[in-house]
Amino acid sequence: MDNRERNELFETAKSFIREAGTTIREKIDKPRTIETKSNADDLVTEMDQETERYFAEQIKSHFPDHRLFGEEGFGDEIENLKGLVWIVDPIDGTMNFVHQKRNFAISVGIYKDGVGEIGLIYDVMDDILYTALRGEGAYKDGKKLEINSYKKPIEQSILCLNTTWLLPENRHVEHEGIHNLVKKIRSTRSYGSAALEFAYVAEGIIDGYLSLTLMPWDVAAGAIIVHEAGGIVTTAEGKDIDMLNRTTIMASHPDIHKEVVENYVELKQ
Ligand code: 2AM
Ligand code: CA
Repeated sequence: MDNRERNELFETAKSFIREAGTTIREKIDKPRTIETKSNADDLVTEMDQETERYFAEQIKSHFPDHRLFGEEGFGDEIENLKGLVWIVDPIDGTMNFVHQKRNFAISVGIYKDGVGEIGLIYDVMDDILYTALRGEGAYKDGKKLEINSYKKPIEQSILCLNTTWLLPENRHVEHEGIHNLVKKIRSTRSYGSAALEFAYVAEGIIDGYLSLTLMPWDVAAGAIIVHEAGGIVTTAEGKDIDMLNRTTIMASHPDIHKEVVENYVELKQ
């Protein structure tokens, strides 16, 4: 894929994501069927499915040799990332979509042979598009995002994390460690959409995002956007991300990444 082809793909992907978002906005107040997946709090609606089906149809008709790796199963059976693969979450933050009718996003990462080339996160209700092309920086509605242009001491950092991990019964964390981390930083936030949490790290309004369980479609676009904004994206253990399987995530401003990872690794021992 040369630069011209990549730019064309970028423009087309942007048009798909905006079109999908417009449809969701138009239908936001219609009554909807809410089903559950893995547990009673894991929600899916017909809008998640309709939106992914739209991407599946568009990709098939415009780019028949590309593959789709999507949350709702309208894409391909993906066992490797050979060739061009669109990794799509049609609605990231479905619980927010259902309860709040805001604070959800469409997330599209386009990977070539496993390398992230294009990242798009569309905050649907606010009509804000975060974009990145590998090697060309990250942007919010065309404005360049550069979090590595300023310093960020850990004591002045706000970290996104899912506050249910602080519950005593949560088996993912050692509580002393996570409590120490939370005391060290300035504060925590939890927005309920991984894609938006990555976007906010890239924007610098949040300094880090620590998650202990995410799927590739939650991560694919955000990892490219945070990296291109000057941040660091690894697993919570500081390792490279496996874009085919469930993963932990630590995405942050470069100044705080090492310390949070060290803290997390300590917790696990
Ligand atoms: P979703 O809305 O697409 O399901 C909420 O903290 C974030 O975690 C959302 O981005 C949500 O994505 C994601 N999420 C919810 N349940 C999950 C699960 N069982 N595994 C991985 N990610 C999940
Ligand atoms: Ca989803």
